[in-house]
Amino acid sequence: MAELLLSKGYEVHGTKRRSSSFNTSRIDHLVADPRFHLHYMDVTDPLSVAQVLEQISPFDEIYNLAAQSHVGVSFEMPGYTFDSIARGTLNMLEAMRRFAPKARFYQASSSEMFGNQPAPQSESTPFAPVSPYACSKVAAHHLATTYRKAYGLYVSCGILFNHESPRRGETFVTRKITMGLARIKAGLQDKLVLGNLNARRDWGYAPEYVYAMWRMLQRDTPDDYVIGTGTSITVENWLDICLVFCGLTRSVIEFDDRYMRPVEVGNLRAHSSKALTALGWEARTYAASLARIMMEAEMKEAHRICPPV
Ligand code: G4F
Repeated sequence: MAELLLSKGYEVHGTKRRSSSFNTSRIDHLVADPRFHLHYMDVTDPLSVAQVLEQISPFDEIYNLAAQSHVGVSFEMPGYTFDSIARGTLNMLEAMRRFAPKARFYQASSSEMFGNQPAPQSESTPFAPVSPYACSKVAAHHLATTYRKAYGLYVSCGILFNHESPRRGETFVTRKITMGLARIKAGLQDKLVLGNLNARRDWGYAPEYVYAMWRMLQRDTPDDYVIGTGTSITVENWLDICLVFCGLTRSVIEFDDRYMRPVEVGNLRAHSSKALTALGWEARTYAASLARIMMEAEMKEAHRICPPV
């Protein structure tokens, strides 16, 4: 997101939480740009949100992407998940109302909010969340649309289906698979342990999705949009594409039910025709090409760590 905004000439203020260890590798290359600024902030702390928004005001656009975003972990940490997503969104909306009521606000809503509603899911599909993560996202979504209606704020929600890239967090299944297989191929690990392989997801390419987010805030009026490719494959299909790419077989895969979730979302597939009509947006990269992009990046990294002899 920051890269896209900088490429469009924006000055960008990002926020980060205090941590004892370094965790900014995905944005370190931006730090040298004088138009890129980082502030300490935690969305669960209303004071810190207000301080940062007051300090950088006036500004034009806010992208609220902050969250405990791992669905599986949300069953282990429901309180923090809810605070970071629902309370965090409320803190952001309140601070915007106070310090930047003319700004435009993007809310990261999620396809997880649809739960097990039949595919394809669109803006008119009722929400049916089945995890603490999804319940929190539904609450945040309703807060966002409520602030739009109640206070006339410019607030748009992007209901994004899974979006991936080589920068994806290592515990999400696409990256876990690409990274694990590349490391096995390079002799850096022996096996890859996974959970449910039957779930279907609509996996798209993250750089295309941040463009959709930006497009939403360029419209004259705020609205909500579903963003996805309109196609879906199973985790097993993704695994097989990646296995073929690196010439490995299922013999390196193990199952562990610690990666199973108490309730699973079985089949997510987007119906994004509104985004095409209103934003001129449609996905260009589908799962097979995406898997190739991620596998190539991962093999390069594994060879850097362990050069082939
Ligand atoms: O990669 P996942 O953890 O992504 P999930 O749960 O679909 O959520 C992602 O997409 C949402 C948008 O729809 C976002 F809102 C959310 O923040 C996140 O970015 O899991 C995908 C599927 C699940 O069905 C899971 O049960 O893969 C299955 N899976 C099987 N083995 C696994 C594993 N997931 C993970 N993380 N790790 C496994 O070992």
